[in-house]
This record gives sequence, structure tokens and C-alpha cells, in this order.
Amino acid sequence: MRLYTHSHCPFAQRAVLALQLARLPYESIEVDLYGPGITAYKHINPKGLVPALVLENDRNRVIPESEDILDFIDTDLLDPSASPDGVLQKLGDTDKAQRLWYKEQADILLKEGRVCYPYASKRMVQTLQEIDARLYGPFAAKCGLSIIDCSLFPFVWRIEREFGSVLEIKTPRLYRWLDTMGAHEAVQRTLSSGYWMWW
Ligand SMILES: N[C@@H](CCC(=O)N[C@@H](CS)C(=O)NCC(=O)O)C(=O)O
Repeated sequence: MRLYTHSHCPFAQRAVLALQLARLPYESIEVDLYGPGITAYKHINPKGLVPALVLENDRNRVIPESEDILDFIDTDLLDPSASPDGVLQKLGDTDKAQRLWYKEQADILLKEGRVCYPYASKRMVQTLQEIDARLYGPFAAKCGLSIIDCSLFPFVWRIEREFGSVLEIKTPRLYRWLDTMGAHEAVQRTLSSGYWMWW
């Protein structure tokens, strides 16, 4: 597998988190998004966006959207019966509805954040509070650390850094969740100093 990525991109970070936490072997290729290399990359993903996952053993099938990459990893690459080396857990049947709900919330955070940056809007805080209330123990899904956490982390982490301590005050469980996630070396390796709005 090859992952086309960019070290500051939160969407690519979702895929990197899942691949690393699952300890899946892959080749990482940093795409020069705004340089001359982008022309060649558009043969892989015509939209020119990262991430894209290329499956050499499936006739170079390309999976371009971050959420689709996460679903592919969960559905096709995680095996619940094998004793996993990695910490990423496969979603159970009861977690599937949660996955859809969390996808919508991540989308709201992203869209709302683009509009209200650098001040947390009411809707952003309310969405964070709803997520906070829905956490299942330390993580989002009943099964443990999953692709749902990988989907949310890049955006919640950036909100915490750039919207002024909103989490610590308003959503203490989500604030602790950031620490729990950040305790993994694989997660720490993905942290970048990119700005909320750079993309
Ligand atoms: N919906 C896409 C969004 C990916 C995206 O916007 N990636 C940005 C980098 S963070 C990008 O490739 N930007 C290049 C451009 O806009 O030309 C996903 O979830 O994968």
C-alpha cells in the first residue's frame, strides 16, 4: 500500500493515525501539493487532494477520501479474530451507527470551524459537547480506540490549539480523550504545527 500524504494535512493525518495505530505496513509519499510535483500526482488523484491510498495488490485501486480510507482500513484490513499487534480495534456491529453519527459531527466541526475561526461559535461548542456526552468510556466506540477516534482527532486537536481552551472548560471528557490519544507514540508522530486554516 502507498499513502500519498502531507505532513500538515488533517485529512491525511486521519489515515496515518489509523495505519500506524493498526501497525499496518505501507509506504508514505509526501506530496508537494503546491509545487511542480502536483501534475504527476493528479494522475493518481485527479482532484489533486491528499490523502490517497493506492492498493498495489488490487490493480492499483485508488481510495481518495480520508473517511473512505478509514472505512476501508476498518472493513478490509482489521481482523477481529487475529490477535492484533496494533491498538486500533475493528468496529463492532453496535458501533456502526456511531460511526455515521460521528462522521456528521466531524463534518460540522470542520465547516463551522472554517466560518467561525478563530472564535469558537455556539454551534461548534454545542457539537463538541454532544460528542463529549456520547464518548463511550475513554474512546468514541464501544470496541475501544477505533477509526472514529482517528477521524475526529486531527480536528479536535486543532480546535484545542487554536480556539482558546474551549475543550478544557466546556468538554472535560473530550479534553481527557485528547490526552489519552496523545499518549500513543504513533499519534505524537503525526502532530504538526500547521494552522487551522492553512488548507
Ligand atoms: N475531503 C477530502 C479533503 C482533502 C483535502 O482537502 N486535502 C487538502 C490538504 S489538507 C489538499 O489536498 N489540498 C490541496 C488543494 O486544495 O489543492 C478528504 O477528506 O480526504
